[in-house]
Amino acid sequence: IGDSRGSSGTCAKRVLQEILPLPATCPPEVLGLRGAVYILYDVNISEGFNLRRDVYIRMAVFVRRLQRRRRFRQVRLVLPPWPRLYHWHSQGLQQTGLPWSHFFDLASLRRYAPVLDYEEFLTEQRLFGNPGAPLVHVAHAFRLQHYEVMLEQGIFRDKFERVTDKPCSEGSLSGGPLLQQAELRVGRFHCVRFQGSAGLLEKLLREAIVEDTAGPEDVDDMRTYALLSAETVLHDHWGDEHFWQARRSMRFSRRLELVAADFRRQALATTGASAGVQRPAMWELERPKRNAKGGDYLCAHLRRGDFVRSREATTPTLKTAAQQVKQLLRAFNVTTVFLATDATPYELMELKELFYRFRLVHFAPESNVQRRELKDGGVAVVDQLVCAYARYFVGTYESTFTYRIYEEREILGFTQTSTFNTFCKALGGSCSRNAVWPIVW
Ligand code: GFB
Repeated sequence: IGDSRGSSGTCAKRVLQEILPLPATCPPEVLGLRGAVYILYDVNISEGFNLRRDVYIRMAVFVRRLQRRRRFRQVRLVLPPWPRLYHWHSQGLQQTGLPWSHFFDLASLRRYAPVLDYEEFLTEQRLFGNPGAPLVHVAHAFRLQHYEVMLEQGIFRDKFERVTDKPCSEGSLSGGPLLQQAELRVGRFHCVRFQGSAGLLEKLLREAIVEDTAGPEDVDDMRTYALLSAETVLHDHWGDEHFWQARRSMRFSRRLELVAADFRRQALATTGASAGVQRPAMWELERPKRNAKGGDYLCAHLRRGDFVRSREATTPTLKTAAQQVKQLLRAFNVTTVFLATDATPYELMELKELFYRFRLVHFAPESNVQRRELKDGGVAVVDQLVCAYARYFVGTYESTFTYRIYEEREILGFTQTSTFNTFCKALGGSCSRNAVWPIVW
């Protein structure tokens, strides 16, 4: 950060002090932010937590690659504050605008890709030279939309085009400010039909940069762009080693890990050592293995809520789900099942009765203080972390919540047969199963 004397030194000290209200402007070259490109993104509000995690991977892999280009050496991906999601039902909790640090270990994410929590982005904006400025300028915002017809003569081609045949205004921001953040102001707003993988976004950004750049001196300016409905973008290569590196870097926050570890120890007598899981402190040190044994319990992820109505053909009833789990418990000679579910309290009572000869364990915050601390999203993460250490796991057909548990167990080194299992609609007979996507190192 510059040298340690004169005004550069003063600025460096400010950065290191992390980050007090700034009385004066720090020039960007001193902060090493010269030519910084910030990419904000968001995801359609109806999408749930675990699809959003997958969209993050698409963006993180993209930004990590982009960083290799000279123009984008200083690119940063800004993590969108979590809006209150449709599935977070609990009343009386502050569940709007949550930072990613609530759920994830940012230091771990950052060792894969240059990401910033939204508050950190605001801090950098202030440092850059706008102390006290209430608004943050976003040069271009792109609302990505699907093409109406995907195939051209039977071929899927990567392409994008700005929509000019229909009106496109900030009105398309579903009525609210960009990313629900009042301080963001958009310079130019575009609707873009987009079909293809994340790599294609580079072309879209380059076009915008060329439009903005008045002269060579402009290239060093700091710029912010926003990509809206980023779920439209596909993975460059789904399931390859880059996908898995980004996925492995998505470690949960220390606080959530600790709550899950305490619960596993107290309620299920399971520790990392007894489950045969040795997870290095850093994801980069993980190595391929398949010898994790799991605690003395099975885990079932039983998706209810909207699945009961919208996926009636593949979602089991409580009774048939219980029959399937009991069959597994007998087969594995285990008496305890940990149940991860979004079932209602009434459904939970019914399930407890259905398991009367077995031990049914379910995680609920031990106090209101803990509930307020974890929030609905944190409770769901604890459920995933308990399922990740089970001897055997069975999940719900086509639930991204279940997929993320599969991935976690792949990383921890379980056998595929103990992991990639799916509830059937009914006991016996054939049924659709989730695909097996093993880890790639
Ligand atoms: O994560 P998610 O996208 O998975 O959405 P799906 C489901 C949400 O419901 C989770 C809660 O993020 C949790 O908030 N939830 C589900 C759970 N299962 C559990 C559980 O075992 N424990 C806890 N504590 N909470 C998508 C939906 O759901 O499926 C979409 O997001 C759409 O809206 C799609 O319906 C078909 O992939 O299961």
